[in-house]
Amino acid sequence: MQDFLKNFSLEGKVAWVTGASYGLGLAYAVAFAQSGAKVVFNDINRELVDKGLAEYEKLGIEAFGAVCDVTKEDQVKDFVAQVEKNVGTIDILVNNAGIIKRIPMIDMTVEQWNLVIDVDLTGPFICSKAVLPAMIKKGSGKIINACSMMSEFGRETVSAYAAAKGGLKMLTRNICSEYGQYNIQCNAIGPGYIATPQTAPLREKQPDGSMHPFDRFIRSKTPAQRWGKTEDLMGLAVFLASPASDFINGQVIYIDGGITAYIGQDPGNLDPSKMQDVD
Ligand code: NAP
Ligand code: GCO
Repeated sequence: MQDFLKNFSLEGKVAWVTGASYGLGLAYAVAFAQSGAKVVFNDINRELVDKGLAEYEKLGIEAFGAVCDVTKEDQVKDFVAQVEKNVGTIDILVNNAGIIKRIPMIDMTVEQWNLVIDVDLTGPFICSKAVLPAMIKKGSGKIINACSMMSEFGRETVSAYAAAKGGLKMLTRNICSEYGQYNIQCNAIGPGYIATPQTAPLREKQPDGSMHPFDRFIRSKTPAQRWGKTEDLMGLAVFLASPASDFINGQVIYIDGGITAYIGQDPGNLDPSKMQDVD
């Protein structure tokens, strides 16, 4: 009991974060490395992997990175084999890689729909499937999925993304149900609106210098009246990857500055001079 803080350590663990060259994935990987884990990551092309490797090096983190598309099972199997050979068996997987297409549903093509479902839902299925056998053999493992406000809510233009993130919530519960008996925990982080390149178009200033209407809308829905920072997610990622969370399974934990607890206020009541910018 007196050494309970040791339960938060990731010393000796191998942690794979998908799509972790920048953004939230990079933040998770940095948090894991600082907690003692060896970090491995993939991304969709060489340019992104090199960008990620340079970033980790700058931060003094020795990361293993390679190109791998999470929607291609052969590439994922090959990546896992490379990691096992060069780094070790994967103890922690974060299914972070994701894309969004903001297109009204009646204008969205089936190809666009399929691409979002493939990356955001089938990708986590393929990557989880690739690491589970070794986790079962070892008798422990952690899988963390990247859910979203769209695992709970809908909104205009994000039908495929909401369908994928809602599905990912249920995949989280199902992995827990199927493999919890092997001391494997699968949980999800549900970020609110976080300032990353993925959400940059929603925060752009208007040509006259005023706030983007969506920026105003999100602040009016968030008690903190600000966007999240990538650092806001690092603590929960470490907790869910560590033995301290061994009896938490199948849960989605939202980090949203209070969005899911709050009905919101009239955006017209906000006073921009009192609001913080986070980037
Ligand atoms: P991001 O900036 O778009 O980063 C995701 C990474 O995944 C990018 O490097 C991306 O490459 C890569 N990727 C895309 N398709 C891939 C594939 N098929 N195989 C391998 N890698 C692929 O996203 P983020 O904002 O950091 O978000 C990370 C995750 O959290 C996503 O799943 C996102 O949906 C979720 N999330 C984000 C927020 C938010 O507010 N930012 C909120 C809730 C949930 P490209 O750059 O080429 O696309
Ligand atoms: C959007 C956003 C979102 C967020 C996030 C919310 O267009 O509404 O991009 O979907 O990125 O997933 O939690």
